[in-house]
Amino acid sequence: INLRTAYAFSREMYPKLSTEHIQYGTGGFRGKAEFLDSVMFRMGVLATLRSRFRSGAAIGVMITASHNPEPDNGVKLVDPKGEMLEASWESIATDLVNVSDQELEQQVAKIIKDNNIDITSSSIVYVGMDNRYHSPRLLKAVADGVIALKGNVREYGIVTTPMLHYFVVSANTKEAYGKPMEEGYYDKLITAFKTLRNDQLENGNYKNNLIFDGANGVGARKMLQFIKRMQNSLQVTVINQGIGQGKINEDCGADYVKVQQRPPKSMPEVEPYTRCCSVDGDADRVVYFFSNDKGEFQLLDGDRIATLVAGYLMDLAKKCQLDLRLGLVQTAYANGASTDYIVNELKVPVSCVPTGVKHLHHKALEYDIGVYFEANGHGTVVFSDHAKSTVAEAAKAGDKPDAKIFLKIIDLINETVGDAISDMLLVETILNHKGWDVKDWISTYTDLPNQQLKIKVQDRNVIATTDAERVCVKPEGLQFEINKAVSNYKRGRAFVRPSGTEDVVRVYAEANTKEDTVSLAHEIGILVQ
Ligand code: NG1
Ligand code: ZN
Repeated sequence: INLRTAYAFSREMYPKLSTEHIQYGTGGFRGKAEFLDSVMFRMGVLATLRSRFRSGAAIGVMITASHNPEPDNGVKLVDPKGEMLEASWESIATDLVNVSDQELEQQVAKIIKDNNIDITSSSIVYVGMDNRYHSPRLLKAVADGVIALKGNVREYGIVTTPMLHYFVVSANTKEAYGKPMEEGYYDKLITAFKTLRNDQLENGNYKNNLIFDGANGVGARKMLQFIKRMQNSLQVTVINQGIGQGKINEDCGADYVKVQQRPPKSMPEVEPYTRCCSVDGDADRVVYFFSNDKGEFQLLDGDRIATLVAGYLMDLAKKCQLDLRLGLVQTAYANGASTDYIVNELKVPVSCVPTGVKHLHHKALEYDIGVYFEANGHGTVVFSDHAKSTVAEAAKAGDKPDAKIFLKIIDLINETVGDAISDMLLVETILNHKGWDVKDWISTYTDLPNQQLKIKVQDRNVIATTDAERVCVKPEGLQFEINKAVSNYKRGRAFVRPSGTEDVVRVYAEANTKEDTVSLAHEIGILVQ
């Protein structure tokens, strides 16, 4: 194909405006929206190449900056099975967005040659976006990139990140997984959820109502769609719907609630112990919270969801007499108390991996039932083929009602990626089955006080870590200083790492008391500066 005209067009329409090197990180490419047009065009090009490389399978492109502030945007690619882009292509992506406009054509030719891609073969790219005001403009850039390579593009408009993952998998899966359409997604989750409710809307301490903080993002819009279709099997009040003055993730949403450890600013007056949850801007994370009768804020984060889900699945497997290996995967951000609870109470193997879902997902695949969650509420459960067929067989046998429940639980879970709405429906199902309210849930263990700081430095990449980011190897001597600081605090633990999505170094600290935690975080922050 003669691509000359396409490139001339792109140079004119989507010139590269910044020479700053950017890297495909934990959340794809992120940055200020005004510098992303050329990145988007090039990702449209790359997605088409990737689709051709994968024999015409659908590849997803999601335009979002997730939990980051409104002026930011970003882009990530979704591979055929709904998983994150393969690691070797991350560096191909990084190289492609960093070349100059003049080198672009040559760089594309290199990718085609290196990967032996037939550029006349078929391709399809699925594109979705969050509701930031610059997302439609950036979506057009992606579509133009696809068209420049004479590829096919299907635009889904405003969807959550997990919805786009779902569309990609269902398009590429031959067995009945679901339809690659918005209705197909609602259908799959709501059918499973309703069956699991089995008309028992309340049970024991469990009440059928919940407040849902939509972070002024996509999650709010889609939750409203769920409500229309769920017919009261769950009573949800959506706050931060993204209408009026509210900005995406501003003073609300999962990241705000988790990091600030307080309810969204716009939180209405509610009864103590009212169950509330917050999702982030693209609805792939969820955390729960409530206020107790003293008016104190209480958080139920990703670690809490992971332990709830793991405990429940273990019980189900036991009741069905199925011998399945269950494991839990966390990152260094997991609260130390949750890890102790998993080891000592649940007695389940637990591993720690670097930040970023792809690492967690990968590790979780080692188990029959792999439960993984980041403390910030991003996570899901993956089941091995063996687990799925064993459960399906048991369900067929007829004398095991729990196996039927188990099968529906698998249906309710979006295995491809953390999905705030699917995770929320799963938590609601488990609490309902257990007859638990938030008080019962939080009494399983007591979180250690913890704090996160963001430190601005000249070059965040002078910090290098090892051992799942828990040990700092560069700059030399820093880990020694961290150890010294930590040793002065009872149950103290702290680590530092460069963020993959923001230009900051993150500090995490936990200790026995709130005061100690604040002081430890502060000490570490000074060491980093
Ligand atoms: P970075 O910026 O690399 O810390 C953040 C989250 C990750 C993940 C990515 C992708 C924390 C501490 N980090 O990564 O867990 O969700 O964003 O969005 O929450
Ligand atoms: Zn997100």
